[in-house]
Amino acid sequence: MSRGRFVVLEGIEGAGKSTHAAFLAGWLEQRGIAVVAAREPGGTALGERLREILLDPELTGMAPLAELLLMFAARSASLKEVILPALDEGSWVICDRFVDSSYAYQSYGRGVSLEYVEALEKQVLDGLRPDLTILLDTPVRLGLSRKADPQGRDRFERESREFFERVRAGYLERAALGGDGYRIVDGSKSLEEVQTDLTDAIRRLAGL
Ligand code: Z5A
Repeated sequence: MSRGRFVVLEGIEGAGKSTHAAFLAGWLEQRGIAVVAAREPGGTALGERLREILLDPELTGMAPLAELLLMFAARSASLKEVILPALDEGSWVICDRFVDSSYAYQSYGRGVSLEYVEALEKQVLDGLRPDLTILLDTPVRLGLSRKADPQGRDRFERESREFFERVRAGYLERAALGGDGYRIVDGSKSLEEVQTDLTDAIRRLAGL
């Protein structure tokens, strides 16, 4: 049995990752391809507990390194329990955020050194790379406007516009350096247009 493909959706808040991850999973399943959905932080018992901590708006002033290490703890669990077993059994994995979120948010957003994230990536991922990372690039104002309820904002959603501008710039820099492993899709287009761009990218990867 051949190994499955690993596809990651990245982008700022409100870029459409969750919406389009669900769409892509359905689209692949309709074509007879087995799909496992993953998300970060989360997707395992440990990951979901860590997610609650990481998003808790009462935990103000969390040290950026603590935040980074918790993200990688959740990622390690997701790799062991969800991602690697699924790929090994030949399923595709559609993952809502992965290691580029740590570069974008903790390094570009919070100022943790890129070398520190690289060192963790090396240890925890042990050479695993997504077959394709799709960056849903979206203007910050538009992304934030898609999250309607200011009362229900989590710890990240309370960050400033400037923070999200740094995160967006970080993603774009990673994608520019990443070559063939990345595809930038304009997340400000209509849902239908974004889905056409996504399926174009996936068709190529699947050889469909
Ligand atoms: N984080 C981190 O710092 N470091 C890490 O390593 C990792 C994560 C892994 C939780 O992630 C937080 O963790 C995240 C970064 C941090 N915080 N932030 N920001 P999350 O993925 O759970 O949180 P999120 O990015 O805030 O998810 P989100 O707001 O749900 O965004 P989304 O999934 O990209 O958007 P969506 O839910 O698919 O869409 C939002 C709405 O917009 C929805 O009503 C859609 O129907 C609508 N939408 C989406 N696309 C379109 C288009 N094209 N047209 C019209 N309407 C659209």
